[in-house]
Amino acid sequence: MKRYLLAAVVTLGLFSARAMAEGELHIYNWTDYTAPDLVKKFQKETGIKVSIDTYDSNETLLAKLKAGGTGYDLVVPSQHFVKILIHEKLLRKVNVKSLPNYRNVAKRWKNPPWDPQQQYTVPWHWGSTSFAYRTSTYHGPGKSLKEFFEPAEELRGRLQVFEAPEEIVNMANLYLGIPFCSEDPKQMRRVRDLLLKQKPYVLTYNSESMSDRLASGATLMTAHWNGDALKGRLDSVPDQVYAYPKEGVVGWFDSLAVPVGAKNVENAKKFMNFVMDPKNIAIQSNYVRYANAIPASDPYIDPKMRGAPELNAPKGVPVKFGEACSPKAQKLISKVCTKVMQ
Ligand code: SPD
Repeated sequence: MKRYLLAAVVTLGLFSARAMAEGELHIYNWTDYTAPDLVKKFQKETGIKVSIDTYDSNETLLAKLKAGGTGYDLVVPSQHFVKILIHEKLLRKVNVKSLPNYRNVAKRWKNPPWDPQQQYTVPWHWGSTSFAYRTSTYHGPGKSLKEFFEPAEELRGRLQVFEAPEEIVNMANLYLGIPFCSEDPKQMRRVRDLLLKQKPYVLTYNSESMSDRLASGATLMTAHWNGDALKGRLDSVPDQVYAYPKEGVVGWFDSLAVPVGAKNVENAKKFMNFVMDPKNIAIQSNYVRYANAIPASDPYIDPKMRGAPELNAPKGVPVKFGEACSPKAQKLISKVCTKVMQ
């Protein structure tokens, strides 16, 4: 008995020493964008203790990293913000190509324009931004951004709009036919006027809980990301439709990256490698309902996601990827949004 007890004490001691030796990993990710089962599996396999903080926009991430001293080891910027973060010297090179599972990344997503040597980023998910509504309360047709920016009587006061400046300005640009990242004050005044005209009909500017508000009936239409919309439809809002307006949807690609100043770089690289494993990224995709960049994960993907309209833009609807704006254009975007959201 004594011997068993001693053995248990020794084993426990060894285990906790190992857990401590393996250390920690601090992830800063978008809200509801990390599968709990993925984290559990990673912790179990590596002994590394993971913590997760969340944000709601690329701008929030940028501001946080600029302020410094975050203690984060991994962050998840969208493609155009990867460029900005690299330019601002806020990301650390990690030699992604040396990670064994890098070979699993689809050819089309290797060496992407925002990280052409693949020195900084590992793919997470990609998708689009548009708006969604419930067919039981609004009959659509959901074919134009006009329905979102100049809502019908029954939608007024029941609209949710993202709080993230570039997200909402990009959607307005698509509707008005103005190029992303415009530096023309006249064009940006048109964007401002459109958003001010929409404002009285907006219940909340918020980039979280879109499907929850639709489900409760607080909102009838909302800005949405396609995977979150699919998750909402499958979990709680069966009559939710993700719209594909003729003016187009905004495309994005989110990646894992290591910020400068990270303390647990080796653990961050272990996680980067872990999520390029087909079974692991399938656990992640099946939770968040977004597409990933690892084709060998297909057999493990929940059949409910296959052919889902939210993940398959119809032919003829343009998908326009967000761009890294110049400081001048960024200033105009932030001026417009400060005015609209004050
Ligand atoms: N639940 C958060 C999902 C975030 C999806 N990516 C957003 C990219 C915006 N450009």
